[in-house]
Amino acid sequence: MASRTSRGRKQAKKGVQLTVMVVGASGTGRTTFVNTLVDQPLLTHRSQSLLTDPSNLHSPLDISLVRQAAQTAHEEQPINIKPINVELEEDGVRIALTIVDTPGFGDGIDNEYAFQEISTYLERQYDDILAEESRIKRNPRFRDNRVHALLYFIPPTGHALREIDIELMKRLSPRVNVIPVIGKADSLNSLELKAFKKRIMEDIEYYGIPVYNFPYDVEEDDEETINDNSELRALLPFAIVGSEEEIMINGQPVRGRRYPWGVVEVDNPLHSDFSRLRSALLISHLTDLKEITHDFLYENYRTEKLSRSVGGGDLGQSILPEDMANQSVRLKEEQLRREEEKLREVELKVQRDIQMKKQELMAKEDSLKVLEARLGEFVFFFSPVQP
Ligand SMILES: Nc1nc2c(ncn2[C@@H]2O[C@H](COP(=O)(O)OP(=O)(O)OP(=O)(O)O)[C@@H](O)[C@H]2O)c(=O)[nH]1
Ligand SMILES: [Mg+2]
Repeated sequence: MASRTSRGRKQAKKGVQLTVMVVGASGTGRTTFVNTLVDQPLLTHRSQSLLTDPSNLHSPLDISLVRQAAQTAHEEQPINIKPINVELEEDGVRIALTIVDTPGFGDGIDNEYAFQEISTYLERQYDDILAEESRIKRNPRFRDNRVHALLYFIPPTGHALREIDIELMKRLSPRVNVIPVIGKADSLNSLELKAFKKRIMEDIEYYGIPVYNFPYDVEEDDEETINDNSELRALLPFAIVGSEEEIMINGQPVRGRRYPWGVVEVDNPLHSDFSRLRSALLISHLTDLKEITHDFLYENYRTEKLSRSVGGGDLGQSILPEDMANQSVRLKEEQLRREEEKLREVELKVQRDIQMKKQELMAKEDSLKVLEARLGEFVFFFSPVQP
């Protein structure tokens, strides 16, 4: 049997599609990571659309846009999670990469909202495939949008995993390959980072969170694959440093973050795990992530879904009821499930409203800050000249 990595290389030559989702608390560096990964400003930062020049992160806020945002913040946003496509080329291999950014979450009130939004998105992609597979005539333009890897951004607290991180990773991992990463890892020194990584992996094990751990089979896989995979596994959770800035070092442009004591280089494996995660995602483990998504995660979802279904419905023709006696029980279960779904929708709407109100408040705060700054300039301009 060919090794996972060699299979990966073979398929990558033909050009491949990969979907990566980024999830995590607000401000953990998700947008910066994505832009660093694709080496272009693919995603905009949350507040960027309110700037006078969105392409220049240092330009001032546009007060009319801030006002407009504050006025419309309460309106319902129908789609919160939007995939964005980008074409990359890695060692001559074409990769059609889809990035799915998710809204950042913060305090307790957003937890269920965040989980529902993400989980609904993941399951919807499986449902689409399931419906497509059960069609008599396939749609030639059907797009498989299943998410192959979910990068879960852990904030660099240096302590243990937070409850929300444990809960989200645990609940999402039956649906997607969860890869834990520490965002903004340069916030910790190397000793703190080492201890933090160890603590996170202990928590992951203790809580039985089935994250993607670069699986290998000592019986089946070759030595190279076993070594590569165990090295990557030892790096978990990947320490991420992202940057959209290039700094000149010895006349060479280097992607990094500038500090009074020096520069943290994004692509330097001694400074961050960014480059190793990037090559695992886009080159060595791309096929493995896709295979696990299809053969294991989707297959489990499909089995769960079909065993939950009863006769009729859009998938009905392919499912035969096993036992008439169980029919009524299953109908009741189905009814309960629908009611639960309705309740969940109401709950989601409430959470969304709260989220909108929070955004509205934040936008108002931003506009206040701008007004305050203006007032400061005004006072300075008109202050009398001392004799
Ligand atoms: N020190 C450090 N700061 C970072 C890093 N990545 C991003 N930042 C900074 O952290 C802030 C938030 O970064 P974003 O990339 O916008 O974070 P996000 O998770 O997308 O945030 P939201 O979308 O607002 O939830 C910005 O000021 C970034 O410059 C990093 O690796 N290290
Ligand atoms: Mg962002």
